[in-house]
Amino acid sequence: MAIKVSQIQRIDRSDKEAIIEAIIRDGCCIIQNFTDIATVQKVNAEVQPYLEADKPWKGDLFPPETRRCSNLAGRSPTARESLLIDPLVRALTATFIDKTTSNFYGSTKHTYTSEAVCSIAMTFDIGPGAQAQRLHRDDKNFHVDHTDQTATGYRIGSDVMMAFMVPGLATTVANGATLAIPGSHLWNSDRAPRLHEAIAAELDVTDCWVMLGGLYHAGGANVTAADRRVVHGMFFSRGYLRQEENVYLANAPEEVLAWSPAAQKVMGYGLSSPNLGFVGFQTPLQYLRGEVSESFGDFDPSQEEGKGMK
Ligand SMILES: O=C(O)CCC(=O)C(=O)O
Ligand SMILES: [Fe+2]
Repeated sequence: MAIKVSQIQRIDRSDKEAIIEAIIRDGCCIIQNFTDIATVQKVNAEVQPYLEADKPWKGDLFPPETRRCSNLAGRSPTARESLLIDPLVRALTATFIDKTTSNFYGSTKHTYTSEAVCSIAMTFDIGPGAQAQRLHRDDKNFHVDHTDQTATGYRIGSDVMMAFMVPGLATTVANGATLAIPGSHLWNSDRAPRLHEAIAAELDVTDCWVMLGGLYHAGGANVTAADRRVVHGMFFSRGYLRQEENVYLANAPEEVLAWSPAAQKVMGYGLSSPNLGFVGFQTPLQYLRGEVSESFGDFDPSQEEGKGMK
């Protein structure tokens, strides 16, 4: 199948307004000169041991040839202190993800802003022979009800998450560049994405791919014989999409492991379907028990092709 290679806007990082306009119109764009080669090389080196230690996935979420480095912020000081806190990233998450509301506290009206947080940061290393992921919206984890905005145009505030992906190496159609359907952030939840509508977001080193959580996209197939496709992903969500009380810091593992299963579950030590709340690709309880696994599988098996989900 031929995959189209253009139609995604490429905009220099100095033109913030044009980047915002492109995201409003297409739900995505490529930011040029986002970072520099030395920074990317440092991040690549910092994640390499973790990519090598990762295990093949047994499920539909990732092809078995893909390796990941989860907890990118904890493991790569350069990703954390350079890419993650980049002022342009913050300006874009402030524009699209921060949430401000007002209400009365007694007789005075107060306005509060919840700032975006990094929901997950992870390196995706797609190995030779990997098949493409299925087209999906990353915000499925946040259960967003998308309404049709194709006629009205995009309303800022419709998305609760957005992603930034910085390539470790140039990405190409052949090595598995991210596939995306520009404009699909405007679709309602009933419209199915089709592969022929997708375009490959080919990235040069120092570029950054940015997309809203409602944009249909997928990691591409790697049809090369020996090239790996490495991309460092940072995903930001609304700051309030979490529990009010942070019990994870307040209770020791051995205490939590002694709780009843129902209490563990209601306190958030399970996962929210489909893929939210894992740690090191395990459930929090598996992690606390120190379980060692030779492979990881889908968190919600109903996602497997042909099962449950449409
Ligand atoms: O690897 C990529 O290009 C995208 C990965 C992705 O979309 C995902 O795992 O949700
Ligand atoms: Fe995704």
